[in-house]
Amino acid sequence: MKSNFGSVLALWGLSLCHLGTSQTILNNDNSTVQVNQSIVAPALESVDQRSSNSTADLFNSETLQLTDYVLANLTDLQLTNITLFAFDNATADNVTSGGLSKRTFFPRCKTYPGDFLWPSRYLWKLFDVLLGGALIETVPYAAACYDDFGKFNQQQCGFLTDNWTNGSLYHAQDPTSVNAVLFQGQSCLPPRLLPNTTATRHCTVGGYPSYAVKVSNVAQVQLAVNLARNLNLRLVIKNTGHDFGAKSTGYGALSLWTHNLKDVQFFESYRESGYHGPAFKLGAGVQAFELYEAAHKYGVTAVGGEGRTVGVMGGYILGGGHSPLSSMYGMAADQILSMEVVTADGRFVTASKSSHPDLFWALCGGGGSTYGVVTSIVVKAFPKIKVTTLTYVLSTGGPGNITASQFWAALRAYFDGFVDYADKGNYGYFRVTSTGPGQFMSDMGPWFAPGMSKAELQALVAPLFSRWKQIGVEVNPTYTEFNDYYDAWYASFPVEPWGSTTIRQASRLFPRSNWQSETKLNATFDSIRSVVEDGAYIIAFNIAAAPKTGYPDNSINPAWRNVAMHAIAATLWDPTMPEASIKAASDKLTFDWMKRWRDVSPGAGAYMSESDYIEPDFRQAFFGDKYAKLYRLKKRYDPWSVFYAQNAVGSEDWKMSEMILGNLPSQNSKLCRA
Ligand SMILES: Cc1cc2nc3c(=O)[nH]c(=O)nc-3n(C[C@H](O)[C@H](O)[C@H](O)COP(=O)(O)OP(=O)(O)OC[C@H]3O[C@@H](n4cnc5c(N)ncnc54)[C@H](O)[C@@H]3O)c2cc1C
Ligand SMILES: *[C@@H]1O[C@H](CO)[C@@H](O)[C@H](O)[C@H]1NC(C)=O
Ligand SMILES: *[C@@H]1O[C@H](CO)[C@@H](O)[C@H](O)[C@H]1NC(C)=O
Ligand SMILES: *[C@@H]1O[C@H](CO)[C@@H](O)[C@H](O)[C@H]1NC(C)=O
Ligand SMILES: *[C@@H]1O[C@H](CO)[C@@H](O)[C@H](O)[C@H]1NC(C)=O
Ligand SMILES: *[C@@H]1O[C@H](CO)[C@@H](O)[C@H](O)[C@H]1NC(C)=O
Ligand SMILES: *[C@@H]1O[C@H](CO)[C@@H](O)[C@H](O)[C@H]1NC(C)=O
Ligand SMILES: *[C@@H]1O[C@H](CO)[C@@H](O)[C@H](O)[C@H]1NC(C)=O
Ligand SMILES: *[C@@H]1O[C@H](CO)[C@@H](O)[C@H](O)[C@H]1NC(C)=O
Ligand SMILES: *[C@@H]1O[C@H](CO)[C@@H](O)[C@H](O)[C@H]1NC(C)=O
Ligand SMILES: *[C@@H]1O[C@H](CO)[C@@H](O)[C@H](O)[C@H]1NC(C)=O
Ligand SMILES: CC(=O)N[C@H]1CO[C@H](CO)[C@@H](O)[C@@H]1O
Ligand SMILES: CC(=O)N[C@H]1CO[C@H](CO)[C@@H](O)[C@@H]1O
Repeated sequence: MKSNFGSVLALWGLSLCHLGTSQTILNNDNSTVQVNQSIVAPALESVDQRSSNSTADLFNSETLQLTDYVLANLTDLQLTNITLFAFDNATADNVTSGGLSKRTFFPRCKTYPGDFLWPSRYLWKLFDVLLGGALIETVPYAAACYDDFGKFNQQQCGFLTDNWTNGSLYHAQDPTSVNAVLFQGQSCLPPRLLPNTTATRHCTVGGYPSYAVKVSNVAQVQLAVNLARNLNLRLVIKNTGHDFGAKSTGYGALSLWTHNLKDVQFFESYRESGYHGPAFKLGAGVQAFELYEAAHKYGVTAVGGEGRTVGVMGGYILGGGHSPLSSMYGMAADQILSMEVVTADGRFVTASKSSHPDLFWALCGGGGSTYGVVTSIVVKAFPKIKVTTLTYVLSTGGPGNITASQFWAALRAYFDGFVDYADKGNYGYFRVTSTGPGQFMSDMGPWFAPGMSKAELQALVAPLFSRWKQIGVEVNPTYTEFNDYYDAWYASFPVEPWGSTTIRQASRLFPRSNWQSETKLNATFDSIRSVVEDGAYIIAFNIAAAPKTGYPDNSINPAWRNVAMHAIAATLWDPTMPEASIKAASDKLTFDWMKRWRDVSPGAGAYMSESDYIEPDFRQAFFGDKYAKLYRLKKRYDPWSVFYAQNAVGSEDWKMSEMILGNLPSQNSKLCRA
C-alpha cells in the first residue's frame, strides 16, 4: 500500500526544467514555477464531425477532443505530471485493469483543500493552460455585498438582493451560483436575505465548488473528468443550478459549468433507431425558452418543462422531465434518440439504442450527475399543434361568499375527473393553500389542453362547472385558444421565484389506482386537504406519462407510468424563529405530511427532480424496480464514483460529513465513503 501511495506521490511532485518561461506561477509553498503556455495550450485535437455513432454530426464544440494522440504528444514533451490528465483504460468490461486499482489507495473522503493530493497552484495553472484558459476560481455570486473578496459594489449588491429569489435566470449566468442555498450552507447571501439573528456577516466559498470550468468543448470536460478521477476530487456538473436538491454544488469541488453549450440544430427529416421525423440536436446548456423559441421558428413542437429558465438538456431530461405535453407525448426523456457523453473514464461516446445501449437506457431517466457528462442530445420533435388554456381562481369568501366546505367539495369534484382529463391529453397545473383561518385558495394556472380547441375544452370542463354550480360555487374562467404551443406556454408560465432560504419541498406521484374507488380517492383527497389545513403550500399537476402510442423502455421512474397526479408540498418558515422551531417545521414535511401521502399510496414513488432532499428510501421512491439495474450500471460505468449527487444512483455509498438542522446533508462539508 505504501509503495502505491509512493507512485501517487511521484505523480505529484513538480519539475521546473521541462516547462518554459512564458508564465510564472506562485506555488502553494510560495516557490515559483513556470508553465510553457505555447507548447500545450489548449490540449485538444479536432476530429471528424462524423465520428459520432449518431445520425447527427458532432457540433463543432464536440469535435475538439482530448485523444490518446494529444496525451502522447504532451507526454513526449515530457510535460510534468501530465499523467494526471490521462484516461483510465479500465473499460466497462474490465474494471480490474487500468488505473482503477489506485482507487483503493485513496482515503475515505474525497480530496479537499489542505489534503496532500489537493492540486498545487502550479497544477491548477497547468490545468487552466490545457483548458485554453477556461478555469475560474470561485468568487461567490453575492461577493459584491461584502469586503471578503475585494469585490464590494453596492449597486451590484442591490441588484442581487432584488433578484435573488425572483430572477431564477440570473443564478444560471454565474459559474457556481445555485438556487438551493439552504443546502449550500448559506455561506454568501445578500445580507438583507439573512435572518436578523445571524451575528457575523461574511462571505465565504462555503458549499460552492472551489473551481469551475467554463465548458466550451469536449476536451475540457475530458481533462476535468480525468483530473478529478485521478486525484479523487469531488466533481460536480452545473447547468442552470436550479436543482432543488443542490445537486449542482459542493464544497471543495471542481465544477463543470455547461451553461454555454447552446448549439441548436434542426432536422426536418431525421432517421435513427426506427424513428423517422423531425428532430433537434441540442447542446447541454439549452434552456426551455431557447428550445421553445427554436421549435416556434421551425414550425414544430418540442417536449420540455414549464419553467422558462430550467435547463432542458441537463438535469431536467436526465431525470425524466415532465411537461405540459406529457399526457399526450410522454416524458421528455422518452423523446431522446441519441446523446453524446463523456463517461467517467474520460472517453467521449455516443449513447443510443445502437451505441452503448445500456448506458443510453440509464441516462434516459436515471438522473443527472451519475453516468457521465452529456454534451448534446438529439430529441424527437412533433408537428405544430394548437393549445387551449383555462385559468380560474377558486377560493373561499369572494363575491359568492364560498365556505370552506364548499371550497373542498368543489376541489374534490375537480379531482374526480383526473384520470379522464389526463387520458384526453390534458395537464392541470394548480396550487392549493390556506389564506387564513378557515380560508383557502386554489388557482388553476393553467389547465393546459394540447390539440384542443376552445369549444372542445369547454365541453370537457362543462360537467365540472355544472357540479360546482350545484355546490354553489362559481368561478370566472378564462379560456384562451392559441395556434401554437410556444404562444400558449409563454402566456401561461412566467419566470418562477426560487432561491429562498426558508423553504423545503417534497412530493409524491399519486397512482391512478387511487382513483379506482371512492374510498381510495377520499383517502387521497383527505391527505391533500389535511396538509393544506396544516399549513402546507401545494403545487400539483394532473398529468399522465404513458401515451397510448407507447413509450420506450428506459430508466424513468416506473411510478410515472401510472400517475394521475404529481403533487409537491412546500413548508415555509419564518427565519426569525428559533432553530428548533425551524427544524420542527422541516421535519414535519418529511415525517408527518409526506407520511400521510406515502400511507395512501404504498409502493408508489416520487419525482427525483422535485423531491424531498431527505426522501426516506429514495431508491424505491425515485427509481422503483429499476434501481438494481441502475446500480449495476453505475458500478460498471463509474466504478470510481467520479460522479455523485444527493440521492443519485449509488449515492448511498457516500455521505456528507455534516448536517444542517440535524438531518439535512450539508453541501458545505466533506463527501466521504459511507
Ligand atoms: C422554476 C422551475 C421550474 C421547473 N419546472 C419543471 C417542469 O416543468 N418539469 C420538470 O420535470 N421539472 C421541472 N423543474 C425541476 C427541474 O427538472 C430540476 O430543477 C432539474 O434538476 C434542472 O436541471 P438543470 O440542468 O437546469 O439544473 P442543474 O441544477 O444545473 O443540474 C441538475 C442536475 O443535473 C446534473 N446535470 C446538469 N447538466 C448535466 C449534464 N450535461 N450531464 C450530466 N449531468 C448534468 C447536475 O449535476 C445536477 O445533478 C423545475 C425547476 C425549477 C427551478
Ligand atoms: C517553450 O516553448 C517554446 C515554443 O514551443 C520552445 O521553443 C521552448 O523550447 C519551450 N521551452 C521549454 C523549456 O520547453
Ligand atoms: C506565502 O506568502 C504569503 C504572503 O507573503 C504568506 O502570507 C504565506 O504565509 C506564505 N506561505 C507559505 C507556505 O510560506
Ligand atoms: C503536438 O505537439 C506539437 C509540438 O509541440 C504541436 O505543434 C502540435 O500541435 C501538437 N499536436 C497535438 C494534436 O496536440
Ligand atoms: C490507455 O490506452 C491508450 C491507448 O492504448 C494508451 O496510449 C495510454 O497510455 C493508456 N493509458 C494508461 C493510463 O494506461
Ligand atoms: C482485464 O484486465 C486484466 C489486467 O490488465 C487482463 O489480464 C485481462 O485479460 C483483461 N480482461 C479482459 C476481458 O479484457
Ligand atoms: C423582483 O423583485 C424586485 C424587488 O425586490 C422587483 O422590483 C421586481 O419587479 C421583481 N420581479 C419579478 C419578476 O417579480
Ligand atoms: C429584521 O429587523 C428589522 C428591524 O428590526 C425588521 O424590520 C425586519 O422585519 C427583521 N427582519 C426579519 C426577517 O425578521
Ligand atoms: C460506436 O459503436 C461501436 C459499436 O457499437 C462501439 O464499439 C464504439 O465504442 C462506439 N463509438 C462511440 C464513439 O460511441
Ligand atoms: C357571507 O356569509 C356570512 C356568514 O355566513 C355573512 O355574515 C355575510 O354577510 C356574507 N357576505 C356576503 C357578501 O354575502
Ligand atoms: C367520500 O367522501 C364523501 C365526502 O366527504 C362522503 O360523502 C362519502 O360518503 C365518502 N365515501 C366513502 C366511500 O367513504
Ligand atoms: C507524471 C509526471 O510527470 N510526474 C512528475 C511530477 O513531477 C515530479 C517532480 O519533478 C516528477 O518526479 C514526476 O515524475
Ligand atoms: C427578473 C427581475 O426581477 N429583475 C429585476 C432585478 O432587479 C432590478 C432592480 O435592481 C429590477 O429592475 C429587475 O426587474
